[in-house]
Order: sequence, then structure tokens, then C-alpha cells
Amino acid sequence: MLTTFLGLSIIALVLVIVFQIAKANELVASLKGEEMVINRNRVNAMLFLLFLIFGMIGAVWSTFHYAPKFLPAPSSEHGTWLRNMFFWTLVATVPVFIVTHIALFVFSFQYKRDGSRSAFYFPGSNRLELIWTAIPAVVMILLVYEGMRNWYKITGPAPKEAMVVEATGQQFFWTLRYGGKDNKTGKKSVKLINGDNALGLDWEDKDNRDDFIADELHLKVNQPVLVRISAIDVLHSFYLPHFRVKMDAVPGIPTQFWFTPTKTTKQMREELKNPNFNYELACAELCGQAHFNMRKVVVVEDEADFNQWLAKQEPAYAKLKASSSATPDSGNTGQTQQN
Ligand SMILES: [Cu+2]
Repeated sequence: MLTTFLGLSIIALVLVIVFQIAKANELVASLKGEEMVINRNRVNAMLFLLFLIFGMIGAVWSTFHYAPKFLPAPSSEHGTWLRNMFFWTLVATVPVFIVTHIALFVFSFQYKRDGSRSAFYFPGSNRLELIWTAIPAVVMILLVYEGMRNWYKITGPAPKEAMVVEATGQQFFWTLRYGGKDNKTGKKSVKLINGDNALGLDWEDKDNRDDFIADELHLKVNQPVLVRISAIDVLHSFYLPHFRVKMDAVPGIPTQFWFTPTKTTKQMREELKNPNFNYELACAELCGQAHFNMRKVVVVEDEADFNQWLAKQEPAYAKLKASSSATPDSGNTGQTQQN
């Protein structure tokens, strides 16, 4: 408490001192006149130039310094489209950024007030206005057009052969449900949620009987996947950084995302020369204290490996039946009737 008070007092004192110095400077300037203004401008102009030089060095340095931490090339088809969009956006904007910033700071330096010339008054030019409106407009239209085209491809209906996976976010884990043999996730209802049935699956629905809950997200390489996304409690976000997949999980509003993984985990391990590499599923919405806990391993594998894994998965219905003495049907029927 005392340290906070002392800290605040010091800040206040420093501010008062800075203010007083500035005021004194101004008084001296008004006494000394033009000469003082010119001297001060020289210092400011130099600072502008230094800002430009160190700013540019810093921007280039940080890009190369952090490059090894960037995500590797996308492991999905649409990820490459997104990457190309970033590339072309940078092609259009980086040269403009560099040229305008050099102009801004070099002009400030070059044409500082030094008593040798008076300002040039330029009332405007319609032609210039037209050019600098039209060029950015055309560039923007092209970028937005490409963005919309990709957006509709990505968010459009999934191909028929897509494998269906349902991801349900809650504090603080994802529950992954596969459609099972029929590739259909059965009906569920919040009213059916209980200790044995975390998702509220309706066992009356036959589509549910072969569904299984998986610990890891296993995907078959080059096969489209449709992820149906929802949340039970608060906002979460289904995020697969390596596949450039990100979609909010919103309680009460089902969302979805379909994509095609194009590289197996094995391929990535060889490519990155990292035998411990794993794709991961994360939550991209700060959802509470154990938000970090929502990480899950994602495995992309070829058909043989995938089928091997699939054979080991046990339907949730069978598991429940085996674990409880009463059949799940009898427990469920009562509740369904209440509804
Ligand atoms: Cu979360």
C-alpha cells in the first residue's frame, strides 16, 4: 500500500518536473525567438530520422528473429488458400508501408523549419485525389473478392464423404464424439445430461448406439472431416493451428467447419525433424482459469493406421451398458417421458 502510494507520488512528481521544464523552455524560446525554434526543430528532425532508421531495423530484425517460431506450412488444403491470401495482402501493403513511412520521416527531416524558405501552399488536385482513391479501391476489391471466394468455399456444405466428428467444449476439456459406423452423430438434449451421460445423448435414437467418445482427435489423411462444434457452458473456440481451422464454440448455437488434412503426423515429424511433434487441438477463447487444459493431441494417419485405431474404440452405449447393472434404456426412458 505504502509502496504504491510512493510509486504514484514519484510518477506525479516526475510529470510535474517534465511540465515545468517544458514551460521554462517555451519561455526561453519566446525570449530568444526564431533561433531557438530552429535549434529545437533540428533536434526533432534528427529524432524523426533516427526513429525511421531504428524502426525499420527493428521491424526487419524481429521478423527474422521470430520466423522460426512461426507455424509450419499448413497441413490442410484450405490452409494453403489462406496462406496465399496473407502473402498477396503483404505484397500489396508492405511496399506501400515502406514508401509512405520513408516519405513521412524523410520529408519531416528534409523540410524542417530552418528559416531559409516559406511553406508551399497546395490547395488540392482532383486528378491526384482520383488516383489515390482508385488504386487502393481496386486493390481492396481484389483482396476482398479472393477472401469472399475462399470463405464461401470453406464455410459451404461439406462433401458427402466427409467423416463427422462432434466437438463439445466445456470448462475445461473437449469431448470428441465420432459418428461411428453409420457416420451419423445421434440426437442429444441438455435435458438428458447426467453423471453417466455428459453430452445428453438420447439412447432412443439408434444413430447414437454406435457413437464413440475419443481421447484424441484421429483423422484420416486426405479425407474431408466435418466438425460439428458446440459448447455446454461458456464460449470456447475450436482451434487447430496447423490446419488453420478456427471456429467459435457457442452455447446454444451449433457451428461447424469442414477441412481436409493433407499431411500425416509421421510426415510432419520427418519434415520438421522433430520425432516428438504432435498436431494439437486448443481452445482459442480465454474461457476460465484452466483454459490451457483444453489442449488435445491430434493424430493424422493413413487409412491402415486409422482403421486400427478405429477398431479399438468402443461405442459409448456399449460402455455404459457394461458399467451399469440397469440397462441405459430403462434409466433413459423415464427422463424422456418427462420431457
Ligand atoms: Cu475453452
